[in-house]
Amino acid sequence: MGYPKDLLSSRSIIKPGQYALIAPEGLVNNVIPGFENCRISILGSPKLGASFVDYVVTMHEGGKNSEGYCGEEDVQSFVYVISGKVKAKAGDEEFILEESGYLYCPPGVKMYLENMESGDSRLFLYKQKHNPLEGKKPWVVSGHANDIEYMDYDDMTNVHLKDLLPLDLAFDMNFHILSFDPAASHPFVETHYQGHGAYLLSGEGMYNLDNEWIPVKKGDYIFMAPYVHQAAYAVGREPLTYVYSKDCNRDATL
Ligand code: UGY
Ligand code: MN
Repeated sequence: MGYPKDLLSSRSIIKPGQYALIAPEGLVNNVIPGFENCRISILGSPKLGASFVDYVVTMHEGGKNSEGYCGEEDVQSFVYVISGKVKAKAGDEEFILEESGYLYCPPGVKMYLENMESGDSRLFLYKQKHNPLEGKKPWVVSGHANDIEYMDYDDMTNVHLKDLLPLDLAFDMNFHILSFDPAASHPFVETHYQGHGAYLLSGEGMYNLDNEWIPVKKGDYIFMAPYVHQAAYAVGREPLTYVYSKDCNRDATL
């Protein structure tokens, strides 16, 4: 950092209640109780119109949260490892997560995190209130996205999808990875009830947000409010890939 480098421009676009493109260059550090030796930026949040909070976390050497993140009776949390290696615990259950590793903690279960690298590890972190369904209870889930096979997305062989959490009514949300080969796109411009927080893992593309086509690339974060127009196509030579959250399995409330 230091003296100004690029003060006269920013790729970020912030439209509370509609969408936000948050480029990594503009992120600032937040002190969040429980996190030590970490640089944390809050991304999507209720102040933007999201029903969840997303963060990007850089854990430096010795970085950790040993007090436990979330764990309230009605709050669920999820972490995805963008790079590096961390020890993650859901209550007493321990998991070693490398790049693409993830952990879901259901309501009432605290998440503990510890960087295992001598350098930095980077995480995409999420919390949201859980909307329970009578007789159903979500459980701890962990895995590595790299071990999950892609499915064709909407009958297109150049767009690929992975579901990271079980397709079970106990869960009121899921995390997915969506990947577009160069020149591939959504089949149509979506408008839907659910909001998304998406972290771009690779590639470059154009994203339609509220019917504006906006350039996006690896490292960007996109918040999409409920109903906002959304669609992407990939440009360049690398797939445009992102990990994102979406509510599911519940009716709209009156
Ligand atoms: O699941 C989704 O709604 C997803 N296709 N949306 C998106 O990629 N913007
Ligand atoms: Mn969508």
